[in-house]
Amino acid sequence: MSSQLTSSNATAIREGLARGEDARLLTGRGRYVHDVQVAGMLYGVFVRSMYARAAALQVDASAALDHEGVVAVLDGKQLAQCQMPQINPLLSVTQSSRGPLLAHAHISYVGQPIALVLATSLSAAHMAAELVMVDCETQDAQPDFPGTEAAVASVEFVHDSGDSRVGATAHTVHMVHSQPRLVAMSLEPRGAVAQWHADSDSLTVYLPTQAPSRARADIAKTLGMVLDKVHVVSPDVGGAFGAKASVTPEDLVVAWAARQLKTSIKWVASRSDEFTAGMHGRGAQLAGSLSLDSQGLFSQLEAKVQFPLGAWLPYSAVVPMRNATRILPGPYRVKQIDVQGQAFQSNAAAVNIYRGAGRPEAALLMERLVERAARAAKIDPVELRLRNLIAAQDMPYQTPTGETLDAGDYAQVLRQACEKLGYAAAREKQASRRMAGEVVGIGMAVYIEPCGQGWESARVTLQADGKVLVHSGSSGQGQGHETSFATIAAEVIGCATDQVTVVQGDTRTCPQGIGALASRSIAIGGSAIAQAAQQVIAKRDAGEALPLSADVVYTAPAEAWSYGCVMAQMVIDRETGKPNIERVVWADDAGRIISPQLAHGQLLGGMAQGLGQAMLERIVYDADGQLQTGSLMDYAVPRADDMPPVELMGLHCPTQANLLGAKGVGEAGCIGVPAALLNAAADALSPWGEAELDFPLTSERLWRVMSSQ
Ligand code: SMO
Repeated sequence: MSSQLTSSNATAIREGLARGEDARLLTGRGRYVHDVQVAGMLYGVFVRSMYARAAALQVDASAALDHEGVVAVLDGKQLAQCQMPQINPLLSVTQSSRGPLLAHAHISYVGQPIALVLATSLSAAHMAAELVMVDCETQDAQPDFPGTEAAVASVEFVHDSGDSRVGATAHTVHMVHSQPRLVAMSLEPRGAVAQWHADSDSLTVYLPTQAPSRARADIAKTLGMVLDKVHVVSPDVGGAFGAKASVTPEDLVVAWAARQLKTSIKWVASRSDEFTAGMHGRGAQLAGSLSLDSQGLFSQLEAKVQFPLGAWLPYSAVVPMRNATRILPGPYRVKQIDVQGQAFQSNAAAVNIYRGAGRPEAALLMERLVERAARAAKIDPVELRLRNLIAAQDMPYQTPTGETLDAGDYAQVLRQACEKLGYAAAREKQASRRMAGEVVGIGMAVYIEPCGQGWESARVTLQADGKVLVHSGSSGQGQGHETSFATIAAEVIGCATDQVTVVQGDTRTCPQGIGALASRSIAIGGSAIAQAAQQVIAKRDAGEALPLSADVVYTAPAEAWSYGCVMAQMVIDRETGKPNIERVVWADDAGRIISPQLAHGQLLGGMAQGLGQAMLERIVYDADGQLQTGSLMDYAVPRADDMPPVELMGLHCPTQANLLGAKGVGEAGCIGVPAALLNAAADALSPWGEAELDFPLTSERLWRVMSSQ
């Protein structure tokens, strides 16, 4: 089956190439930061900490400075006045410092940049970096969940709906689940090229960022420059997944150094740099209990979610905790809730948003509890969900955490998935296979996905030659915005898609915007383009002469919530614990779809990453804060032949929350798939009792459950 996927993708690519679509990136003509060359530029290599925590840091760069080709070595003393930028003020955070750009006096994680060596060649910079002497006094490292330290950010929602339909509690079930950290495995690691323009005292920074306007503002603020003198260009970007949404210390050091030395500098992270000092994701500790009455109605949810932050706070650091808590109790009515979130700092790499950003955690906690509640109450898990899902006629629905679910028929996606799987027959088959000694389970998850709030910008220009230019304040990292944004403009204007050119990611030419994150690009960024296109057409129809432009800042009146249901069937080898995912059936409602092929690709890509989290990926630090999984030899990511067969269905109910009626699609696979796989494994292992299963679901972990009794 996996070869079917591969060959159908290959066919789609071949057909696309034959039509001349999007061929640029497949034929080596893409231009990534790694490809950017500036005449006379210096090459930067960071000296990084080998220790997780240390004091009395001394840096001696004299031998490095003597190395041929070395121009400068910068350390924390020179940058002592600079701090990392303010973080998103969504939640208040108590912390002593936002973190330095380069370690100064103290070291707080393995891989922390200590010095930047600048040389006329990359090899000279690498060799000289080996000569920088670092002296310090090591200290005991603080792990992610120290148990004693106070949380630096917290949030709590307590609510009682007073729903009189719900009776006294008949059953209460509990769950705990601890997730390892993951690393965002974009094909393209981070990097930056900073170019100082002596003639205009201005700076251009080529940066693979999801948020060019915010990166520009952060660089300007950190360097004490006016905004007009800083330009950020996010060219072709090879994947981001949240990890390129916030500027990192290295980005700012490179920009600072280019201004300081009045030169151009290129730095590119290695894969190892990304493991030690790039953005991590996940890593939460989840605990919850769910009570239900004798009718199987949910009477109470108590949830505690704890998130690691690491040594410094990127802009979106608290977003996963905020999302996980505000999304609970997911797609269900629950009479009373008490949902708590806490986030802690530690001597480890920073944790930021990563595809899903708290949404997967909410789904895991809730769906694991619902699965257990079904077994405790002896109600089929589909039936129990149907009794408690928020009904379509109750939309828009005010949740107990204060969110508004805009639209959706949650029971419908569950029924669709059941039908596609052949649920009743699959349960019968499961029973007979169990009788025959097989370890086989069926798991499901119903999930909801908030898809971004606020505004995005766009400019649409009708040129005199009839061609159309779209400038977006959003930016792309491989999602195919060039195609979907052009499709949106072409449809409104009534021209062919190939008449439209999309420009994104360049703060010189594009309007100030938010960027591509939180599943908001089509819903909000696309709505801005549609509105600008409408305005430009209105001007043309009123008789104004070409060229004509319309600039729009579109604010979505509400947040769209997509949703879906994933069902998975897993068989576990009795002797070895090896899991085999036999089927995945998935119904998703992403509202109005602009580009079906791209939406399909987003769902599959998210699924691959969800699969990685559930089955394979794991960052491990030892007790000294040393990273044990610093390369792809130690960290397993899914490959094409790991992908199980998937049967995808779409519902496409438009939302009123934005002009296009579109909802998010990019994060869905990371949200629904891990929870469904966890429940499938738990269902398979249920003859051995209610085992707690942590990710990843390795053969060893599954085998131990079967060997425990
Ligand atoms: S995790 Mo996303 O780029 O909001």
